[in-house]
Amino acid sequence: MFKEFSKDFWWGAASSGPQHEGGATEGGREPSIWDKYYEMAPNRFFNEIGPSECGDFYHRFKEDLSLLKELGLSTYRTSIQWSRLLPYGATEPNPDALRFYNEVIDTMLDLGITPFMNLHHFDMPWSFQEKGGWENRDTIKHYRYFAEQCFKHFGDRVPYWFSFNEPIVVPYIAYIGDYLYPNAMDMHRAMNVAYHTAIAHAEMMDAFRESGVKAKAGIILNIAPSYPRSEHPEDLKAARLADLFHNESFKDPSLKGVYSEELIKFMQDNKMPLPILKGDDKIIAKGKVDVLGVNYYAPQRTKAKENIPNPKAPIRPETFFDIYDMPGKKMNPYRGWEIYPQGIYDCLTDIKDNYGNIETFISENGMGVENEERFRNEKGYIEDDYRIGFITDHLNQVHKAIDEGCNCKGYHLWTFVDNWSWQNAYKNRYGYVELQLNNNKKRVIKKSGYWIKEVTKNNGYEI
Ligand code: BGP
Repeated sequence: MFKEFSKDFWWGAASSGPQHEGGATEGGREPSIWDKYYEMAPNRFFNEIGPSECGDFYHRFKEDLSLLKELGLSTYRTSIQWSRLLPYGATEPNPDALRFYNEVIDTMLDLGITPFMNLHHFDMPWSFQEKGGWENRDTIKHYRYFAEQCFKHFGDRVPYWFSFNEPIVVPYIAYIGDYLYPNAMDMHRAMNVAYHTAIAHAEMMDAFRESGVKAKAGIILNIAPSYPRSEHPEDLKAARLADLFHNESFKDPSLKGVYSEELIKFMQDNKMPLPILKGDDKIIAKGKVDVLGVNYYAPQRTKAKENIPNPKAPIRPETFFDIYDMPGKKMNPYRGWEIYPQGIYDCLTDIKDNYGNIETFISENGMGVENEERFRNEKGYIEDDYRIGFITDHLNQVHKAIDEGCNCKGYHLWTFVDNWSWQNAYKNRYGYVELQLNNNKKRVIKKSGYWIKEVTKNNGYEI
């Protein structure tokens, strides 16, 4: 049976400035939180490979984009690094950054690739992080200024803009989990950061509308559908809370233009009031997006708490519910994430049924696998059949959702060329194209790359 997609389906891929650009110290770029965190704690990064060891898109973007074209992909998302465009709080854009991003955008357009530009991918410039980052409300106005500069200089050529990639991640990894500076272990600070980020998103949308740029703008959320262990009321409550913290904290402001009253009350009741100022509701109302990017990797499974938490330990979401390790779940053992293709369908159906069926697309989905070299064939390329299977299983669900009326316009794999994965550095590889780190960063198309070339040519695949 042939699974056909619409003629204008966005076959694409996603990446980000901090993970693929490189040129970290070139062209006047300022260090971001990641560069500084690597300086502080190199041992936390796999094989001690830091953010400057990227795929060098900064110098090799023409090669990458031509390859993208060769595989028939017609859309590509990357990000403009704030630390490059306005280093050290500059008010005048850095000329080298203007040159670089202009060249990237123009090259895409010349090749017939539609640019999707994101403005923040966990990469706070260090000079703002030192002043408190998203904990400091002042950061929001600087971020808005950065967004304004992006619209002014590139707005005439970029049809899709995004305020943030996965804005709930920084609160989780830096303020609840011990993965990024300032390693706060403090849920109150985390949710303050999330709240300020929601305001920053709305400011970006407002700046976008004021700029008059003829394009669409939105946000990219990592939606992890929340499934309870059972229908037991306490399990249901656990799943509800996970959904509230992880998903609704950003779905509500960006899709409904409101901040969740339930979340506000929960934080208040638990003596962690959010830093709400008078008039914030009017700002948040401006945050309703034109388009939503859905990053989907894995669901969250939750259950009622088994034990009473240590009352003196730091408060975390898991103070209120437990993660449920469901027997028999299919796993990606390298990344430790569950593989559950139906979750992508559930995400899209939820947007259709509960959020006005806004225009959406799968902005990230993918499978990180360690030591892919073992699958290299005699022709010299990696036979990543597991990735082809993973993508097909998810695309089948996307297809079903579209058949049932979901307004989903495309599918972007994470990622195109293997890129630097934060603390995991190059441990797990995600791309259609291999990056040979020890061979002058040579790009070699994997079997999945040849496969997607056929898919894009035929607008579908046989199952
Ligand atoms: C998403 C991020 C990406 C990317 C991907 C894979 O959450 O938006 O930046 O890294 O996950 O995750 P990881 O690199 O941690 O394996």
